[in-house]
Amino acid sequence: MVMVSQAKESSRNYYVHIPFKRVSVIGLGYIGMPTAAILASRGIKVIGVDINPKVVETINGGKIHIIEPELDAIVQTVVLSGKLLATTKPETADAFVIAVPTPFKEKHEPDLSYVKTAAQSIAPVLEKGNLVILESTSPVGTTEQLASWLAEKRPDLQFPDQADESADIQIAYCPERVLPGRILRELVENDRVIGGLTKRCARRAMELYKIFVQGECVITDVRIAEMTKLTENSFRDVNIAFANELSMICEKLDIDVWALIQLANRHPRVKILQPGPGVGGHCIAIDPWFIVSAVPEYAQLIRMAREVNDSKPHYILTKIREKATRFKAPIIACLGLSFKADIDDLRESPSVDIVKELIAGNVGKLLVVEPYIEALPPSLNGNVGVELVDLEDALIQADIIVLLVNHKVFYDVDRKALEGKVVIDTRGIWK
Ligand code: SAJ
Repeated sequence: MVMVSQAKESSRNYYVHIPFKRVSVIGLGYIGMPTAAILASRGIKVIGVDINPKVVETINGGKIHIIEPELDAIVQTVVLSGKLLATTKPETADAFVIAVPTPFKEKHEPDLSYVKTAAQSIAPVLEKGNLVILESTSPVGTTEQLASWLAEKRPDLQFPDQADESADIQIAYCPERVLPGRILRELVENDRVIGGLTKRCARRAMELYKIFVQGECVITDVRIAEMTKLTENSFRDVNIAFANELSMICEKLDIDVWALIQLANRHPRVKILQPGPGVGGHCIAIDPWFIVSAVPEYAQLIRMAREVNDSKPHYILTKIREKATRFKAPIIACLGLSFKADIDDLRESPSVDIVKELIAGNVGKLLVVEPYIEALPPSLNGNVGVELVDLEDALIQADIIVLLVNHKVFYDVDRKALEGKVVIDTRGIWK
């Protein structure tokens, strides 16, 4: 399908415009939750569905289970006004937005089981005229697969691959692209890429996004839309890998990599990203593998970038171990556990992996500082020789201070508190 602008599209009328009164969001995580809240804040009745009863209970109590600036206030308002209701079982709606996880299995193969379960759970309540949108980051071909899972369960309905523009159900893919920590703003301001199984599907989906998106909604086909998302995150991964590789090269050459990057970035066409302890989160560390697993023979650079970024935590670990040998009973402070600054999300966090390995290797007593959590995650909790402490305690007690996450509070550390300590600053904030 050729890209078409919204203006051109709106002049064509294949169907009668039906406003969205009830929208169901399947999966109330970091994307589904804010999406549900923002739709509800625009006056739409939103049914949020999650398989976790605890999450449902929290939301119906007007609270949230994740940390994201300003989200708590919006959720409280829309739950109180009755616009947002959470449940564990899908109900009928005009549109369904699926925002469930798409992790990978062994050998980096995509795991679409959550999408399949979501499809199977909404299939019984689908009605003629419904729109189904997949937002989860997905390998190319997933939306077509979603359509066939729905069709299997609902032979009484016509799907776009059977009936083209006159299908009973419209199906589209529209990847989320928001940055954790800025989700509410980016949900509204970012452009959206909308891929429809047919043009009518895409236009119907665009009507839904226009309820809250101020950025441009650009229509394309589903495969391009799926690949767009994977491309965006792979682009970032490759660029972070470049920075991480540089940091290791520079250490060998006795060069301050952060000073180097600042200087190189003065070139008008150079924009090097920042090295760190590795790449975490549920997106950039995973999505590039969806391209690699689909076309391994050509996705060489993308695979290599993943490998470079995945090797960075080991590199930092080796450094910590080496410094620790200087002490009889080293006390090591690890500052930050989340996968990036100023969020509470520990998913795929290189910092968590580093702490885990330090525990396993019995490298020393570990003091973990993470201002965004109240208890250590289960993977670290209960181990002898590791505790969650506040920043001040860690700085007093530690022999070795490892800065893993550039949380705002860490920038303000009094440099005098670092004197006489071994400092491993993986983010270059204490220069
Ligand atoms: N990181 C670095 N150096 C940098 C930038 C990031 O080491 O210069 C690390 C971070 O510390 C973190 C990881 O990379 O561990 C990923 O962080 P991020 O801020 O680059 O990205 P995410 O995972 O929070 O969000 C990304 C975004 N994608 C792009 O910027 C292309 C976001 O827009 C997507 O919506 C999100 O993935 C997603 O859900 O796919």
